[in-house]
Amino acid sequence: MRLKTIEQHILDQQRRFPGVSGDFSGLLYDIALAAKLVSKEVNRAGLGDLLGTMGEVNVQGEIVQKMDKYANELFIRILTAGGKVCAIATEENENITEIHEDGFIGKYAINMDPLDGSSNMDVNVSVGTIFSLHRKRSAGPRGSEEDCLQAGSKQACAGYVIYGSSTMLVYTTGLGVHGFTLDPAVGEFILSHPNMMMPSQCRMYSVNEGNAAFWDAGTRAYVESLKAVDPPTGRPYAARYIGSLVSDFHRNLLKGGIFLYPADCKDPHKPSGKLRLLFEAAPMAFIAEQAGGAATTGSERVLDIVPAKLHQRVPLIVGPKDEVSRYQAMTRARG
Ligand code: AHM
Ligand code: MG
Repeated sequence: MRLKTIEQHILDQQRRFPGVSGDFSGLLYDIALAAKLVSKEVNRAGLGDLLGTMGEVNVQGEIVQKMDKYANELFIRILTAGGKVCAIATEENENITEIHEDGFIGKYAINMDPLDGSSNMDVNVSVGTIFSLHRKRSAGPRGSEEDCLQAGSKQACAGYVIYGSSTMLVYTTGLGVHGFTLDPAVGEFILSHPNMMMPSQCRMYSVNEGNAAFWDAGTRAYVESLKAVDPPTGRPYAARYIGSLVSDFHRNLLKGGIFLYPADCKDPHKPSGKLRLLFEAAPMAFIAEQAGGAATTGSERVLDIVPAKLHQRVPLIVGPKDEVSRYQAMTRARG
């Protein structure tokens, strides 16, 4: 296979599909550039002064890790300077960052979690960046919250970067899912996983089972059913939970597994689960569907949800189609 960098891949797509503009390619290039810089810092975080907390609490009421702050500011700086976005919403900031009129105002709004799973960093566990692009739809010259608050089905692109034993960028524009591995020697993302498809056979499940007492009866019964011996294989499902969404999702995408962060309905702090619709659930749902999988809240396709607010949380059950349907059937039957 001819070596192809992410830039070449984007340009090829641009040539094949006339609707794909140079703006879009430039924006993906900016995301890849910021990801390379974050990757570099994540890899040497233990050496610098980047591990640990800032002693601040973010809009989610969570303790801000130093790397969260670094990644958040870096992405905003690079995306603002790139001139391809009109609004930036991140998990770290309560409100959107509008692009000022003295700068270039692009035709895309971006929703992102600059460093997901960052509480795992102090113990050297893989973390990730998640992003989602929407076309500007507000009428004014500048971007607004309206541009970020769009249903997942309207995404122009979604992707993630996993900072693992190698750094990978995985994205979709609705034309399949493609994965690129960063070659640190030359600083290029090289196409390593073209046309990724989620195995339809599900052999693993990923969930924080410590929360089981908070789940509804259907979710509890479903997870119990995974531990029973499955006649075709003679084995129960394997439990694999890292507690870092990008890593759990990436493994399941490659190996075939279902991820669940259900509503902790009996926990007053997480009645809709933990994950955020715009920054985590919707982008992962778009990638999963493009890879042949499915994503639901239990009662609704994730991509159909029209967000009411930026930091809205939703339950997320994502994995192979048949397995997600089985979850839905069991939870519908038992409530
Ligand atoms: P974060 O955005 O504050 O990092 O939280 C999201 C992370 C996900 O990566 C992961 O799936 C989930 O939190 C794990 O939560 P829990 O520790 O409750 O199992
Ligand atoms: Mg997150």
